[in-house]
Amino acid sequence: MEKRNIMENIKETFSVEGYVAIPSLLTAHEVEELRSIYNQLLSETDKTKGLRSDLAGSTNGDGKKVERITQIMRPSMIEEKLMAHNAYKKASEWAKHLLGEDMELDFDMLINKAPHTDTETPWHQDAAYWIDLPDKRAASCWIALDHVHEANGCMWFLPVDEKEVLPHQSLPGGGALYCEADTANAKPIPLQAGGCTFHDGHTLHYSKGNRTDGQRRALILNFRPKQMILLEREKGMDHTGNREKRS
Ligand SMILES: O=C(O)CCC(=O)C(=O)O
Repeated sequence: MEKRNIMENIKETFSVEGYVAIPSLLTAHEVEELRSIYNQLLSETDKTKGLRSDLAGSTNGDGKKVERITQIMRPSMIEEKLMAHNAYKKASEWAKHLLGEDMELDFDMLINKAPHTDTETPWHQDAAYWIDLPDKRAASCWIALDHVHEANGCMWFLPVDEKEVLPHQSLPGGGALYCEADTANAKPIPLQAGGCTFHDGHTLHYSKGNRTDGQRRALILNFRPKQMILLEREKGMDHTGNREKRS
């Protein structure tokens, strides 16, 4: 199929389903460059302090502090070369194609599942983390930096239904938000390293734990209209603060 048709199909799928996969966003070389920055950030607990937390909550139940789902918010504030990386340019071009020319990067984050941490990210909608904005267009680009599949925690999605935010609760210890969902129609989206998915802020998604010997590294870039980013910042929302239910 011709490139323009492929792009239009991807746009249509995103609009109807609320998510879409793009099998090869990045080249192998671009993946290698990102992995090197990513690994550095993961090892730097001092530099990432304040922006780093465990989506699984602060303890694993036996009182020991073990990072099971490492989240680092706004990594490009710590490592500036990230922002200049081609991944940000390519993802931004797709976001504009999917939702309009006024889409800009709102925030980035890393979510890593270390080997054998076997901890799921519960079903949730990203919009539950955000303040209510008049223009609700938003897309998250979830970039796989490893081959992701069911056993190491690839993303699962449910086709978007109503564009409403369901009631969410927090996991104990400041962990992730979660909600009840009928997941009978949920689909896993395995990807090769360098592939990505885009999902809407209202799309329910989830991932299983990592039961393998390797890392499951994901870089996530969130886009929304420029005016909405300005409004968020006026209201003090810059995605560096504590995780809490806002919508
Ligand atoms: O990487 C994961 O397990 C979850 C990612 C996620 O919830 C997101 O990108 O919105």
